[in-house]
Amino acid sequence: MKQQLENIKAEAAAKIAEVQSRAELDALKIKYLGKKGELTAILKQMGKLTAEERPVMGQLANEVRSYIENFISETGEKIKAVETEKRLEAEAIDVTVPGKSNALGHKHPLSIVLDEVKDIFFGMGFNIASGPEVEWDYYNFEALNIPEDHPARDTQDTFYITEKMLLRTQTSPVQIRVMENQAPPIRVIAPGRVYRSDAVDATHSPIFHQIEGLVVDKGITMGDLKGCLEAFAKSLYGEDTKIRLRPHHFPFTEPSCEIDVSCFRCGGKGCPMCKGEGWIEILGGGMVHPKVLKTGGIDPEVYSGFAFGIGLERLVMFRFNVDDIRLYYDNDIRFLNQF
Ligand code: 2U9
Repeated sequence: MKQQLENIKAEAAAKIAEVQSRAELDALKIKYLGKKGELTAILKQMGKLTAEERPVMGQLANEVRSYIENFISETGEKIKAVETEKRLEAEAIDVTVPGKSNALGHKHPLSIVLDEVKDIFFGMGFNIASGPEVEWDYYNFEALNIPEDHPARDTQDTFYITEKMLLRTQTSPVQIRVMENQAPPIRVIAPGRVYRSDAVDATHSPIFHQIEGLVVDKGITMGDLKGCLEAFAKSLYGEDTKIRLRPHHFPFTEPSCEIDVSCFRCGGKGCPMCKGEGWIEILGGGMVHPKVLKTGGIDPEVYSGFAFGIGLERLVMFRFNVDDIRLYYDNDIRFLNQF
């Protein structure tokens, strides 16, 4: 038995010394020390020994067991150290490698200018109003003094959902809804998408954006309209900017006007930007028609108001020298990256 124990010790020592992995080591642990292991098998034969031999062999067996146990645990520590070393090497981060940069987007030119316009009107005490793009014929035309068969319906031909429901041609229906829901004083701008059945070319698109404004209070006059829009033009194009009102006609305002700003490129002398005129038309406006006030539930004998409309695409064209409206919607990164 002594020989057997020494053989096991020698064989186990040789095998443990060659171990390369934790799994191999675990297998050896079971092989020698496990319940069905080789050492246990020998210990089971102790009963056959004489009373004198038993303690001697018992001690030897314990020595062999603790020798193998120690050797296994030392080897386990070494394997663990090697594995940790390998893992750290694999996980090592080279902080000198240049980082991957994320391509950051930015605001669309239409949004850049719209945000500027909003800020200017916020500064004058206006709030934002919004409404549906799919609108009732009533709000888009009737309530704005454009009855059926009115010629203005031809210039604002649109896409009909049903006979009574359409894609709005202007943001004006929003202001009708505001008047219905809110008592004066009213000071709102309604920016938003509008639709017209127009063929696409460099200056026309079936979808474009307007910013309309409405002010209703006691004693509002054309002077307020002029002062408000002059302040707007100066904020947008600089303190030296002048405006000029030309008589015009809109069904929803009376009197109505178109509003030009002095050319921000040449200061009014005449240049290619203003086609030699010195003036550039950017707005329309006027005093809200009494019939429109009344339709909105406001007494025209007590209150008066002014309204105006701006085409956002046109504003951005002048601002950034864009000569084709289609560029706004093409999503061509070469165009968009310029802003
Ligand atoms: C209500 C009453 C009156 C809105 C107005 C204009 C004049 C105007 C154009 C500018 C360029 C349309 O986008 S564009 O082609 N708009 O000239 N808009 S007055 O008048 C209103 C609106 C709502 C209740």
